[in-house]
Amino acid sequence: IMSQPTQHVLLIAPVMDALQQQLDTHYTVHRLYQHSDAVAWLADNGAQIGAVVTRGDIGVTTAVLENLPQVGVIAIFGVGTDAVDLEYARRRDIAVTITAGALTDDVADLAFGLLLSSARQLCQGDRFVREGRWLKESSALATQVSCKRIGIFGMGNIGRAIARRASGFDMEIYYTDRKVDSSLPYHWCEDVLSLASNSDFFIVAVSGGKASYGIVNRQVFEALPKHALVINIARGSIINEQDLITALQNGDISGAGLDVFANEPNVPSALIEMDNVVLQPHVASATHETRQRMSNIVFENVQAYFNGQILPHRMN
Ligand code: 8YV
Repeated sequence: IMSQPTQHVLLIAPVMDALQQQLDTHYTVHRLYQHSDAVAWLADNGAQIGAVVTRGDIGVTTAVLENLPQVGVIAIFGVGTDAVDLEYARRRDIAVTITAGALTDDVADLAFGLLLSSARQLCQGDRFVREGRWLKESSALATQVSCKRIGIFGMGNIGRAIARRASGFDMEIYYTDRKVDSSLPYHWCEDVLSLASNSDFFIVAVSGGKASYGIVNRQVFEALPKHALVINIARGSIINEQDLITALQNGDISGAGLDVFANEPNVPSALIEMDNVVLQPHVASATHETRQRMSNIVFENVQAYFNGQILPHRMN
């Protein structure tokens, strides 16, 4: 008889199958999302949990953590920590690990994919061919990408990877962040409004959370040129979604490419109805290669925790 592993992992939301199997092989995994009465389950079983595994977009609530007196690590399958109360984790000395580095290139690639598909109207062109309209009409002209001004809001790892790609398109690169990085050969803007006024393409690449909540609002859309396209591969919470819809309806901006939304997976019907908006289901890190790397990192950190080793990807 095989003995039941005694180290307990709480999985808040589904992650890649291969990671779930790996966790199941080594630990007793409890899937919170499968318990219809999560509150009662936590009250009865929370005390045995040593590690929490969750996703960047889902995190873990403080109410759940309060029922996990022995938890020592929250391993995030992703880089965003906006859905975890880091201050609470610090007070309880709960380690938080993220998959930093693993997804940078993919997210920057998708930012460019959204930029190219919005500007060059790739989705409209696809619909035009499929609907047989090519046989009867001529297609619309699109917007040039190369040599334009790109404004990057958030110059972290992902913002920098977007800027490197923009260099290859001979773009003029503007950015804003908490502070200027004089080692970067790009134009610094002191705030998001001056960034907007210098952007043909405005890319949201800043972390989510309280500090960036709703920052991209009506004033920003009004500061953008009317031909501007807005791309968001970061968090839906950073853009005031109603202001975005109004800006698109009023023609304050000319289109958008969005991978993330305020209330995912719910996407406002106003956006779904617009032909000049490209929509993706939060997939910027969703390639086989990157998701495998992310899985490995999460597993390594859970393993290090239960083995009493230093966590290789601790961020707090
Ligand atoms: C997710 C993300 O974790 O890294 C992040 O912060 O948002 C994503 O990579 C993804 O939703 C995992 O399912």
